Amino acid sequence: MLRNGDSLTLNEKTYPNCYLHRSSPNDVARTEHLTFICSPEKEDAGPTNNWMDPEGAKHKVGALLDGAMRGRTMYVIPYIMGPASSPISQMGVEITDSPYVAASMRIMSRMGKIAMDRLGSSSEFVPGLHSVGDLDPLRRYIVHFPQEKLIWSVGSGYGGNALLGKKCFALRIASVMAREQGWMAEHMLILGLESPGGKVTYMAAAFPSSCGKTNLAMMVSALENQGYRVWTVGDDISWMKIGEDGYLHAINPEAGFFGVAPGTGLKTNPNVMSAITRNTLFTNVALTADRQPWWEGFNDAPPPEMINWKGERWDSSKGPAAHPNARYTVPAKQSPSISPKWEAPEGVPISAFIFGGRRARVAPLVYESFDWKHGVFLGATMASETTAAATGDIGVTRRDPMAMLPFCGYNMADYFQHWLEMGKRIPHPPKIFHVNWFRRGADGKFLWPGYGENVRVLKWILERIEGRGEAQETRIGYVPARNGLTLDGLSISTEALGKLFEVNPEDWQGELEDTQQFFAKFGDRLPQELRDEHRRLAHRLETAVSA
Ligand code: O2Y
Ligand code: MN
Repeated sequence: MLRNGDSLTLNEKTYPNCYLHRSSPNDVARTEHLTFICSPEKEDAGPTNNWMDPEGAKHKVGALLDGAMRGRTMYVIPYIMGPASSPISQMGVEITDSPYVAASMRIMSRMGKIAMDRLGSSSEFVPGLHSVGDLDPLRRYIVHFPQEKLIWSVGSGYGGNALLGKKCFALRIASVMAREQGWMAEHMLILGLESPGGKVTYMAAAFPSSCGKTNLAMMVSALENQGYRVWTVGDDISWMKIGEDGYLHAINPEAGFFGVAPGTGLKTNPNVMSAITRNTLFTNVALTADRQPWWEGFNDAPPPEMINWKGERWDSSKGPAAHPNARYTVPAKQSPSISPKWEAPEGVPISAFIFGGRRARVAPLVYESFDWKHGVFLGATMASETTAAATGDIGVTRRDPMAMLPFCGYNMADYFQHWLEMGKRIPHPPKIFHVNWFRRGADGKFLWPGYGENVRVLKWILERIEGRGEAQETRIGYVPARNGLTLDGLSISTEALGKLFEVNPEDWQGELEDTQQFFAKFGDRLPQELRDEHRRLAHRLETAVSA
């Protein structure tokens, strides 16, 4: 990689064992429209996935893969998703012609000898075949065969398209395995909240892209002086099985963080800024004159001289210096916030699920579901407003149930049913909450400071888990009672607080209509319990309007 110029060594003094990799400029992000679920029946992929019939997919994509690696080095990557000795972990083998993928998989999974030792002579692994092909987006396909538990990917060398252990295996294929075998594979961070006595309570949270998932997982708590500290178990994916103690136990199947660099800085995520100063692979970031990585949001002002992500001399007329989806790939153990339990074979017991989205209006700062079924409804109706970086559109509301829309390997109606079934089977199910850090006031400004201050919301969630948090019932769920949220040391007006928790019946009416439309996509396959929850919410809101 260094020889052919795709990758460069960074400043050995300030960034030891760090590299910059530049991808092809037409291969810079996951490509949902080229991602397919190839179940034998189209209905089993559902209305939210692209579908190809398995035979057709093998023919079409097989033709592109045929001979694609000729003249290149083929890497065989045996890997474990999850801690090496955990019974919740799973094995995969990726075949690839990309050294960048091999290097990234070394960070993101437990790979090589450790995986061969676990695999032994077993044939129980998920095979993945990957070739960068000719990198032409017109010949790019990421196809999943859920019945065979098989992944093929051609035409991209980037991220979720190419590191097959991550989204392809740990979410799309694993979600199918989880449903078949009675466990959960979720697009969730896992964190531990330490309270003053030293006890740690674990929570898993699902947010769509651009909602600060990694920042929450690695948060430096604003209440550290009161004994509340956040520990990171994982920042993206959670695999959970019911433990002998009746709790849902979660592992992080990954070994590293593949995070978005732009917007990451000392103010937003000091832990990751410390982690990425060694053994880190940067992709599509800018390069300073002294060979250090840089991106928008790194610090307040760009250095005077830089090379942009495409390798050109940068000036501000050329747009951002780093690509908006530029990445760092860093071993998780390097984060100062990494939990001592992050590799516990038995996983960590989950006491709360947190769903969230980016909503300028509608959703309060935090609310708790009435029960599991209502919580599944909150997850199933989750939505977020797009940011420019993600789609080019600003402020368009996208439904993204449980943040799994692009990652569920089967019909999402069946996925909702699986959630409902799990609720019946878990003796001590997590409580379910919804948060929104992004509500805005009439002046368009954010009402809540976010980042480390979000620990105040986690503290209330913890108190609810422990049965002591004060709450007030509203039409949509429980919100913190007056004085329920710890606000000392934070300057926030009573008016802003009122707005943060407002449940506006008109906004919610719009929400009801939108969710109705979204649910209609699933036809008869949508579980009756979710229709009932929708009706109940409509009824509660109607009484609010007539009152
Ligand atoms: O653009 C990509 O290929 C990466 S997408 C990604 C990376 C890390 C964690 N989450 C995501 C995501 O899209 O959810
Ligand atoms: Mn993700």
